[in-house]
Amino acid sequence: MTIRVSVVENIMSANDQLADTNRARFDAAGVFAINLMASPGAGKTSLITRTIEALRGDFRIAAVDGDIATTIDADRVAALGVPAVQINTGGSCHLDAVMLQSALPQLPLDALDLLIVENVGNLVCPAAFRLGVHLDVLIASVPEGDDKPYKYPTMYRGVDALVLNKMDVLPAFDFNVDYFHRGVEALNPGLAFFPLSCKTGAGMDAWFAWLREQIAAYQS
Ligand SMILES: Nc1nc2c(ncn2[C@@H]2O[C@H](COP(=O)(O)OP(=O)(O)OP(=O)(O)O)[C@@H](O)[C@H]2O)c(=O)[nH]1
Ligand SMILES: [Mg+2]
Repeated sequence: MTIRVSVVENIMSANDQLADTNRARFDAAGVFAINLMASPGAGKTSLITRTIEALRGDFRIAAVDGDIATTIDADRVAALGVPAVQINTGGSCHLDAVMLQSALPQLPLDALDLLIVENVGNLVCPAAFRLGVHLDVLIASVPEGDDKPYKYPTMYRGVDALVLNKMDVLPAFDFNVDYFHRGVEALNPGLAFFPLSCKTGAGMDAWFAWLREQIAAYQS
């Protein structure tokens, strides 16, 4: 007799249940939560600090930063005077629902409008673990190359919006924005797409406006 234990399926199902619990907690508190995913160094923390600076006048914002080690990212967010919790995964290449759940008691959820979660820098693993947030956002960046939608389709397929960061360095790279976007459209037609630069601020207004709309729609 052969007994087959599907550990992976059990882990995913447990994660999904906890993600649902996180979502219920967000909704009970009326907090709109987004999850930022990207390769290491694509600009997740830069987008978070820029977004806090732009939206903090209208929304109460906090961040959870996932990294293998250090509190560098949460310190960057906390320096803006908003609540920031660092999760150190100790080697794991992604956040999962239980890690996020463990961070929530550190945050004043009932006094927040927007929670921004920065996932661990990785273009593969975070796509497999739902967190319970309302939106999943992918940040690509010009130095990574224009072929990434073709090579990492799962990540591009599963997200609700796409930022293409570091547009200021486009002249230094052979990055064909049309080729990149065609690859995205084949995987995720009509995906909200924001080419921008966190360094210069160019293109960021469209991202801020879109995010404002998403929060307002959630609150209404
Ligand atoms: N030229 C340029 N550099 C940028 C831009 N956005 C971020 N950077 C730089 O890219 C580097 C990484 O930015 P971060 O915001 O720390 O990226 P991250 O995705 O949070 O990195 P990890 O958390 O380590 O995965 C830093 O040196 C930033 O200054 C941009 O729009 N243009
Ligand atoms: Mg970061």
